[in-house]
Amino acid sequence: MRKISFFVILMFASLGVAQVCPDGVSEGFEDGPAGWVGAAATTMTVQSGGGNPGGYAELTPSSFNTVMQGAAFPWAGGWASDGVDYLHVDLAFFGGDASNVRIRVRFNAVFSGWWYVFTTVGPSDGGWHHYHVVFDPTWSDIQAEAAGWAFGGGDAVSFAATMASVGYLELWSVTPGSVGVDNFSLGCQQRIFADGFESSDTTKWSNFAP
Ligand SMILES: [Ca+2]
Repeated sequence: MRKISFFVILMFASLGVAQVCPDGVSEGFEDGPAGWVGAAATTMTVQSGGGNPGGYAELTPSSFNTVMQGAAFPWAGGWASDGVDYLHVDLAFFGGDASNVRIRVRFNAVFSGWWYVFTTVGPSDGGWHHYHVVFDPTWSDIQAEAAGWAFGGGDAVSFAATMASVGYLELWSVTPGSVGVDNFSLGCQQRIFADGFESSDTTKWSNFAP
């Protein structure tokens, strides 16, 4: 029995816990919705062609807001522990107004969540346009707000607590037209260690020549 338990522990240890980084994830919608659903009465249909390239998710609103939601890994989870610090997505607008595209990152369904409005405004020409945001998942609320994030109102969950345990990732577009979504990506930028010798901590260095 002891051997079996040890084997099970080894098996789980070797499988590891799924993480977004270091490789990142990029969903091209070539094999279905990949965990995304339409929300707020938005219909989501995965098209097999016309994307950037290949398949894409087409969102058709029944009201003015167009919303898609991901509530499972890799779109939800521990972004801070995974080191997630960027989000990219390609969007195409089939009519309507291409301004006011935003993401919302929610801790859970009770609290509103943190919004980021993309500064990019893609023309409503049916072509593909790239949207991205770079952030630090450990930011304080003040740091996040200075970078353009805002909490949606009501009782707040801090930016860092939200990024530590993301319950929902949503893409919102305020447009009466359909929206195409492709190459939805989360990942980590390469981080460079630099020591400016501003502190007396020299533990990372040695004068020992092997
Ligand atoms: Ca694609």
